Amino acid sequence: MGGVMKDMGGLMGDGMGDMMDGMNGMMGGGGPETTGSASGRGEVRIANFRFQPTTMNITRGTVVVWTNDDSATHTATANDASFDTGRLDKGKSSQVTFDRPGTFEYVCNFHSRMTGRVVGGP
Ligand SMILES: [Cu+2]
Repeated sequence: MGGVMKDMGGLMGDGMGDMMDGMNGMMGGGGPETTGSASGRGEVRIANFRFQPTTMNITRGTVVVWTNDDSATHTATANDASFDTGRLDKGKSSQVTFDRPGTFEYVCNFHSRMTGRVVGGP
């Protein structure tokens, strides 16, 4: 009996590895890049461990609002620390005003594969 259990354990181990690979694929990074644009006010939804749109093109002075539709907690945190939404629990949102041009790459503090960018025009 013990030997059989051991063999099953080995099989399950392999299976778990495959499952984890699949889950990592779901945790962002594997999805399609999306692009949106906004002027005045723009909205980025966080769903299925992705920022949507991934790239947000905005005019100067636009307020970008991040809203978390996931049950997991996320953040939108600038790589250059120029902005940070802080923890966004399910259903919560946070807004940032972009009053200077440039490309602002950001990441979720909890899921490093979740990345996005805001591209501010002149
Ligand atoms: Cu996240």
